Amino acid sequence: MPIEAYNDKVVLVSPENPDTKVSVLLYGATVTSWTIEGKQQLWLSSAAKLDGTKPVRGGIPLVFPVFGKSKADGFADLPQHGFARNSTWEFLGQTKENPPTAQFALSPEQANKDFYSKWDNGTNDFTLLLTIQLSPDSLTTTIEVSNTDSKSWKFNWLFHTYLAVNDIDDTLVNNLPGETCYDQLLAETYEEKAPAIDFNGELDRIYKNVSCDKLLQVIELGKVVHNIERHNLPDVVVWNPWTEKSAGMADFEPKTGFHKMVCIEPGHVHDFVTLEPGESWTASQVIKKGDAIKLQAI
Ligand code: TA6
Repeated sequence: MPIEAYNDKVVLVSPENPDTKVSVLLYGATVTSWTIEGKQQLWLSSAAKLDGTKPVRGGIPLVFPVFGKSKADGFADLPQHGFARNSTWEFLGQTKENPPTAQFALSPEQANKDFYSKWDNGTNDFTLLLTIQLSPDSLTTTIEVSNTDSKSWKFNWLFHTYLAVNDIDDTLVNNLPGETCYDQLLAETYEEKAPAIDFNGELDRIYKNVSCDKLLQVIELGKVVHNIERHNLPDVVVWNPWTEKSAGMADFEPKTGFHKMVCIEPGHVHDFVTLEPGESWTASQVIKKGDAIKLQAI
């Protein structure tokens, strides 16, 4: 049975292996679990709220219409990371048997009213269409943002992906040397000089306009554990909360969990995307297994 629909979630199961599956909570259309032959690929806090009382801490939360907090007119009162991750999406159904593929939608009718009203005073007609495809060794999440309004509006998009690692101390992220980075902790912009990103404290960086030809890889002890392909997502946020930030998040458990995760977050966040009436914008991330280290020059 390639798809199991429950009242609060949908589970896609690979016809190739019953232990390759992905679970999507309708709240936030949040991927909360993705296994390849039984091995969990994502990190989920053991204290993550899955009851719709707050955005899920882990998996793949969806960030729209704003990344972080913004002082821009029409965005300043939105909650951090917008309202897509704390609204209940509609499950539209399975669109493909193999590889199992499902679609979810959000529009003003389903959006969290309090938060939606904080975006341009709740005046923007929009449709979000999320497509999730489960292949034997990869997961593809695709978003289509459509302006169904008679006026233009603007937005950010980001997949806030929490990838599982065995130990952050052994983890590197490659192919970012030479890229321009805004360091959220230093409030500084600089060119990345390190041959690979390593982690020995809180790290919160927005790499801007990174060519989508660049494959991002999470490497542990010389082995690739995750490959991340991006389509139409020029920016990449890399985040690990480390000790203090983890301690300050009630839903981040265990407190040592930062050793088991790294956020690699493809998005369009360095500026807003503007959609004219009737226009749509489509982007996707493909997270896949794969052993070969692929070093790409600047
Ligand atoms: O993506 C990194 C980030 O913007 C960090 O600054 C941190 O705030 C993280 O998102 C988690 O945000 P949240 O609102 O989910 O606690």
